[in-house]
Amino acid sequence: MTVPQQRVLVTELPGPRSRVLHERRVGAVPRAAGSVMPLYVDRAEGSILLDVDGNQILDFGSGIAVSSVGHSHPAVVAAVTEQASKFTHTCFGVNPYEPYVALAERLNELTPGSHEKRTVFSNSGSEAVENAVKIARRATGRSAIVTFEHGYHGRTNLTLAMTSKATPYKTGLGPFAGDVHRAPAPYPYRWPTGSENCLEEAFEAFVQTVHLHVGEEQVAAVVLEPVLGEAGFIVPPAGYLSRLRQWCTDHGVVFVADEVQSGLCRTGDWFAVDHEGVVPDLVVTGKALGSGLPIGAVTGRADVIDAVQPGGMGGTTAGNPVSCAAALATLDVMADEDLNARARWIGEVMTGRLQEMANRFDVIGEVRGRGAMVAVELVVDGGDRSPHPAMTQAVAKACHAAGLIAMQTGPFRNCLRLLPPLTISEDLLRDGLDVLEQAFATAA
Ligand code: PLZ
Repeated sequence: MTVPQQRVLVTELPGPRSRVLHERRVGAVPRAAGSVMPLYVDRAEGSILLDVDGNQILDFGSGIAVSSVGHSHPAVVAAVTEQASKFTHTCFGVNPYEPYVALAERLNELTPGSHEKRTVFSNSGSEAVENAVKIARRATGRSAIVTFEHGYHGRTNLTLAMTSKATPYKTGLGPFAGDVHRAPAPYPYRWPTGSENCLEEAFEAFVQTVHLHVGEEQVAAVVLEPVLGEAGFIVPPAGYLSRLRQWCTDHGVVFVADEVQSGLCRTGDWFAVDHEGVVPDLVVTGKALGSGLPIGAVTGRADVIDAVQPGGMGGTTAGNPVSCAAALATLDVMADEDLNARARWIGEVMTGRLQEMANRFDVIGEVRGRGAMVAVELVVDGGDRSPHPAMTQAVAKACHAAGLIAMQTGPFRNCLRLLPPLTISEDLLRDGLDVLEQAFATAA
């Protein structure tokens, strides 16, 4: 059976079957584990989710930047099926297998820089960030980690310490791991002095934060998302990443790019750091890598990663063979279908339409992003920049009612982020943007 590539609603949303499932869920699953839309999915293909009531929902979220090659891409399904029929587990730490090695070779090849590299796998992006921190601490013999305001790095105890936003992620769930520090976010739209090009001031704020509160010689790693994802696709000012890179080199600090959300074609390049030609010491990937099969990775300088002693990293199912097979097929599709070019085209179409909407609707304060990682930030009418989370929620809800997945995000919950599969057709892309425009018209 195939899922027709069209947005079609046959019931009100959520439909009766989703509502029954939701009742069961409320009795069985903690309220902490929420969902953006309580539509229970039966199948998914390309850019469309088919729910249990037969509604065809258009996906502008890709399960948070995961389904970049489209849902159930035949090449990924075939690779997963074949690997699952051979074996699903040995534990790489007990008996190794080729897909792990082949995938490490691929990522060593794809990531920036021609130096010798190694890749280690984990089950998730959070775990991969943890591995990057372990590596940096072992390699430098230092312990301090510098992250950024509004950054997101995961939900484990250490990565929650590195994640900025208290509610909902952290409230009441601490204490968190120590020696994690936060520099001001290079956030042009909200830079406190109002200077739109905040490069100099933001970089100076980083330098001063480290100098005054941490001490350069204490720092093991600087960890940054080259486009800040959960923060609503904040793009640091041009030149910021290169300056950070140079600062890390000057001070013997490991520069870690958390590309879990921004990496692997999403921004129109293999990695978001490629836009500035920046070569991190360690690159963290996850999400789109496995097309939904759980996997995270740290790739980087062999001398840095090999500082960790044998047995110092692992995990029972880390880099399991089915996830590795999915990832190898995913990377093939990304290259074969030139998804970097697709991402750039999607970005142009979306940004163009959203700019038009910004002229029409005063609540749109900024349209920003890179490639197919596009967000709009909503502000209170009249051009002051105070965040408008209620309006953001109203627009998102109007999209949901029309069968379009649109996600609300940002430190003030006043951003809508658009992350369609990179294989989306032109018709569906334009259909989703029409729905969004209608949602603004209804809500604003
Ligand atoms: N680093 C940059 O975006 C995951 C979180 C969804 P995991 N972001 C989505 C949620 O509500 O839990 C993310 C990220 C960046 C790390 C992570 C963590 O990756 O695979 O969710 O552990």
